[in-house]
Order: sequence, then structure tokens, then C-alpha cells
Amino acid sequence: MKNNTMQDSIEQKKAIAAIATPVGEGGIAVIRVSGKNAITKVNSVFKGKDIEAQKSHTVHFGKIIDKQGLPVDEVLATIFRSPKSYTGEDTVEISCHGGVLVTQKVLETILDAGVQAAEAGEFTQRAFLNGKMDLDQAEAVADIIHAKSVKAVDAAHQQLEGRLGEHIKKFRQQIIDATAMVELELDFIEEDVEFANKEQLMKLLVDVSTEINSLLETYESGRLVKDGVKTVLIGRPNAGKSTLLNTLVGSDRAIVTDIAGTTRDTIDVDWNYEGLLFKLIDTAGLRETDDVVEAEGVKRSQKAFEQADLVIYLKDLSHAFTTEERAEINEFQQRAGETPFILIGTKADIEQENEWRTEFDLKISALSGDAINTLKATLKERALENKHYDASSLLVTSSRHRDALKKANEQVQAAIHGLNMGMTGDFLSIDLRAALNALGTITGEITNEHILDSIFSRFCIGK
Ligand SMILES: Nc1nc2c(ncn2[C@@H]2O[C@H](COP(=O)(O)OP(=O)(O)O)[C@@H](O)[C@H]2O)c(=O)[nH]1
Ligand SMILES: [Mg+2]
Repeated sequence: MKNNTMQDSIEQKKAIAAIATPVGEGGIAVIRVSGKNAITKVNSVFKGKDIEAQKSHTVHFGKIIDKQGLPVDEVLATIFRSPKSYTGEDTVEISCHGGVLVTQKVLETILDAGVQAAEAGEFTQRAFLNGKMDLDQAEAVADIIHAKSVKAVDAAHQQLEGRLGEHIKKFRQQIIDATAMVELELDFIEEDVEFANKEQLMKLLVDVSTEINSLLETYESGRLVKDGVKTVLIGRPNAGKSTLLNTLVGSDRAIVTDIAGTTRDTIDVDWNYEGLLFKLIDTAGLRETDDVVEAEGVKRSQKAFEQADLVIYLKDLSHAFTTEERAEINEFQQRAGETPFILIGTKADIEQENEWRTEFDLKISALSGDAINTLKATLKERALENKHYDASSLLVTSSRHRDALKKANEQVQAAIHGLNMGMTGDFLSIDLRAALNALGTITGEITNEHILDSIFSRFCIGK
């Protein structure tokens, strides 16, 4: 895909500009300009040096001057000449003082010089279209920007380095080899020649299907690594849910009182533990209530429970179990199904004798700090259990990639089935080509405007 050979003749689009740094006050801000005549256009508002005459990858001090000839700011302009830039086009990166107004004014001055305001992700989109990176690598750029945990950054970096692309290229090559075998046989079909190498072809297809499948399986943990583990705290009012949430995050995010029904709405807090992001959701205690607000909160708790990746049920050990409570725990455990369900006894410091012997996963005390570290480790372990997680291997983190891999695998499976059924080569070839297409959408060999729009609209302006 990377049209390295074509990079000497990149056709540059109309120049675009945007502020590439976040809005706010900072030491410096960067304005990025890329496209046809980008250097000339910036030069027309730049005083101090003729930057058009400068070499690529050089930095120049000067002033941006407005239409009246008044200085807007003192800046540094870094020049990148096509094709050696992020976008592949002529690019200037202007570092100015990091004030909100001054940055905006520098941008406006450049736009006034005949440059267009960039759309979200337009620089990266150009980089993709100019063959500087594959589509999955462009998506990884957005993932890095949005990442909220160390593991999410790691996963995105692997993708940015092209590790997903390598797998896809390998699968494609295997399928191309299979297609070649099938189509070779096509020529002989009139002579009624059986697939001489049917066995070999079958092995090739089974191998590639197995490999696609094991990559596909990593999505289970890949999704959790990228988006965070939705962890819902449920249990009766006063069980100690809010207290545990505060203990885990190390700050008083949720209000804690001894009044049952204090937490009335769900509260979401991001919590990073050993590189993994947990999206903790504190809920209103589950109980029948006449309070309209609390009732709505209970409804939201149920919804949060249904969407959870991990469920923590908390039971206050300072009270004996009631019959309803026991039924409730069983019911939730069953409803959780495949979702990991952790039963925690709280307030272990004031535990009462209890005749109902329950298998608690853990007994904790938020007050004394007892077993809190064990709980943290348990959360991480249970969140990733049976999810094909391997810290060193590549993870599929995008549902788009998962869908494409699934589609490709289904087509390979269809070809395997067809081969078993004695279908002719032209049928098998249709399946295999569909598999190739599906894989091609991941790296971007096959794409359309709709896919590109939905991908690049996730980016911020200036990236
Ligand atoms: N002794 C003791 N009290 C606790 C512990 N955890 C919470 N509590 C108390 O139990 C009451 C209810 O706690 P809260 O977190 O608001 O429960 P929630 O309704 O489930 O959110 C508060 O008075 C807390 O101080 C604990 O580990 N030990
Ligand atoms: Mg609460």
C-alpha cells in the first residue's frame, strides 16, 4: 500500500492550516500548515527571513505580520518539504507563544493569506492518501491521542508500528497463494482434472483461518485495554460501595454517609491500575423505593449492570444475610452470565457471625485497608480472565478491524466448506476474493469515502 515509489510525485492539495495544540494557555502553541504552496503562503506573512529559500527540516526565527504590517507574534517556523513530512506535502509548523488569542490571531493571519481551515483529522487523512501510512496506522494515531492508560498507549503503538498491518499482509499473501492455486485449476476444469493439490490447498486455508481466528480472539481483551473495563459496584444501600470507590481512586469522589440511599445517580470515575483503565461505576443501592429520584437511580444501576465488563457485588458483613439478599445475590450472579462476578464482603472490621456460609471472593475493610491491595489485583485478574490477553502480543482493539477479520474468516470458512463439497474453482475463488477485500479494508487498500469520513471525524482538528 505504501506508495513509496510515488512519494517523489505527491500531488499536493490546497494548503490547510489549524492549531495543533490544545486550546488554553501554555508555553507554546503550534500551528500546522500543509499543502500546495504552504511554504510560500506562510512566507507572505513571515518577516525576518525568506523561508521559501530554506532547506527542508530547518527552523527559522521571525515574526508573523498582519495585513496592516503589524507584528502578531514572534515565532519559530519549521519547514518540511514534500515528501518528507507527516502529510507528505510541503508543511510549515509555526511555534508561537501559547496564548489563546495570540494563537488564534496567528492562525487567522495565515488563513487570510489564502489557506483553508483544516477539518478534523485532515492532516492524517492526507498522510494516508499520500501513502505515508496505512489506514490502521492512521487509526492508531487517534488511539494514542485518546488513550487513557499505559496499556492502551502500548496497544496503539504496536498498531502504529505496523504490527497489525504485517499480520494482515501475511493473511492476504496466504489467501492470494490459495487463490492462485484455485485459479490455476480453473484452466484445467474442462479436462475434468480434480484438484491435484486439494490437500495442500485445504491446509493453506485451514492455517490462515486458524491464524485469523487467534488474532480475532485478542479483541476481547483489546477492547478492554483500549476502552477501559466497565466495572459496576452493586449491592444494598449502605453496603459500602461509595466508600470502596473512593478508596480505590484515592479521593472522595462519591458522597459517603450512613444514610441509606445517599448515592442516587450512577457516578463514573476513571481509575488506572497497573496500566489498565477501569471505568468504575458507583450505583444507587438496589432497593424498592418511593423516592422518584432514587427510583430512577436504581433503574440506571440496573442498566449499568447490564453493560458491565466486570461486576462487584458488595455485601455488608456487619449484618446477617436476609433471605431476600441471598436470593438477590444468586439472581445477579446468574444474570451476569459470562461477565466476571466478584462477591465482596465489606466492613470486615465489624463482621458479625453469620449462619449462612457464603463463598466470598474476598472480605475487605475500606476502613482498615484490609485486603484492598488483594482486591485490586483480583479486579485486574478477573477482568482479563479468559480474554486471550497476552501483554507482549498484538491486540485487535477496534471493532472495525474485528468486523473485517470476522468477515474474512467467514469467507475463508466458506471456501473450506466449498472445497469439501467439491465446488468448482470459480466458486471458491469468489469467496477468497471477498476475504481479500475484507482484509484490505483494514489497511486501507480497499476503502471508500464513508469509511474514511467515519475514521477521520474521530480526530481532533490539527491532527
Ligand atoms: N466499619 C466500617 N464502615 C464502613 C466501611 N465501609 C463503609 N463504611 C460505612 O458504611 C456507611 C455506608 O457507606 P457507603 O459507602 O455510603 O455505602 P453505599 O450506600 O453502599 O455507597 C458509611 O457510614 C461508611 O462510613 C468499612 O470498611 N468499615
Ligand atoms: Mg453510595
